[in-house]
Amino acid sequence: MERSPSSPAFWRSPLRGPWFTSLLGVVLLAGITVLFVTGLLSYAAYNPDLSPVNDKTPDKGVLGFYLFPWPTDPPWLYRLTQGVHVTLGIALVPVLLAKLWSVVPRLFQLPPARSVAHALERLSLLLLVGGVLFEFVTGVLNIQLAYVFPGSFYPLHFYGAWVFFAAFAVHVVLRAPTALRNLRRMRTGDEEGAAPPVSAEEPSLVSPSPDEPTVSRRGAVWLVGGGSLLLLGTTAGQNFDGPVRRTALLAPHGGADPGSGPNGFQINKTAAARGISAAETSEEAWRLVVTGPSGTVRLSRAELAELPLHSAALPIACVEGWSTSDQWWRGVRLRDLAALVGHEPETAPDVLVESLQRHGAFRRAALRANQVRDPRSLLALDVNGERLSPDHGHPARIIVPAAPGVLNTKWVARMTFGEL
Ligand SMILES: Nc1nc2c(c(=O)[nH]1)N[C@H]1C(S)=C(S)[C@@H](COP(=O)(O)O)O[C@H]1N2
Ligand SMILES: [Mo]
Repeated sequence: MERSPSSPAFWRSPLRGPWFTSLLGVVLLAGITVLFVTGLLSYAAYNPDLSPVNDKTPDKGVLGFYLFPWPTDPPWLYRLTQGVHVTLGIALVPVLLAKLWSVVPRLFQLPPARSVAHALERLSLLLLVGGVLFEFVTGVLNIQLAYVFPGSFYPLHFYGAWVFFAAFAVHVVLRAPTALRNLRRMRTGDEEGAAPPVSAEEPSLVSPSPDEPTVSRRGAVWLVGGGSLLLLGTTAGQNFDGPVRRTALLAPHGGADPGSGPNGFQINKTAAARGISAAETSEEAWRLVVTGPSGTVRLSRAELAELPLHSAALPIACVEGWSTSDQWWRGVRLRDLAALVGHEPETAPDVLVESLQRHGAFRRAALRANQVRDPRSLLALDVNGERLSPDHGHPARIIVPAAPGVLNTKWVARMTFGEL
């Protein structure tokens, strides 16, 4: 029995080999590319460049090169991109773990570096493995609501993504041709046609002294794929209303039961959790303060309800990967509020929206001009024909088509047009 993990004979599983590793690698190549693209889109959707309001990352610098005004069409855009980002990320966990397991003997390879090129490749593997674990762990922690990070989730996950993806790109350039050739040449269990390792010095993944198999290669693929399907099936439901949402066993948010009726849809943070009292939202106490070039106006909820009211069917789609189907919101157009304080509705500028909330995240958010000008963007007073419930943001909340949930500020107290 070989004791040292640096010896190939230490690793006994008959499953390890180029075919298994190549198959998992190609699945990850496709999956992680989609995660990277939808992740960058999610960051753009968050309006981080309306700094420093939405984003506390001062030096995103060149990495922000691609940011663009997130569109308001189609209204389900963020529901789709973020639903895919989170659901796919979760479903890929078994594939990732199996892939890392399949190459773990390489981690112990001795000597650690045989040449400068070999040393560089191993260094990139450190960033690759460290990066992928960091991205998956921070992502899963964020959607499980465990904000345990020093600072904010966004810059960590964003910078981590770039470091990881750079190493991933190097890895793909070096390995993808071999992996694709292996898959083309080989059938399950037949390592004969395997392409030679990338470098002649590299030890094979096939154990020189394998144990008796307890599961076939095909069985192992079914196990990994079945694990992914199980995670998919217990996550995807969080993007749909009604009984389907109850299939989302892995989704958090067990705490706030939204109940039934017009306000009976997913709640993120309740009024109580955000310290919003009935006294400060009463008709007597609450005033909306709107500021623009012509000055400041103060409006009670009753006065707002006398302005032209419009309806729009829009979903809420959270960065955590859950979403609701369309709800019917009714309220005052954001561009009409801009017009109250001296802007033309068609050329209304960015707006800073601030909540009554005094502590915690998402007290305020900036919306871009294209979002303000969209006729479906509302300061909503009602939903599905009823007054907003306290938990959904009574007396008034923002709702913008295609925007991430975090921009839909609840319990709005103040809106400042321009001057961001
Ligand atoms: N003031 C305030 N507004 C807020 C939040 C918050 O915590 N405080 N949460 C935001 C987030 S992250 C989401 S996803 C939506 C959820 O809206 P809902 O609870 O009505 O479904 O509200 C947004 N508006
Ligand atoms: Mo959210």
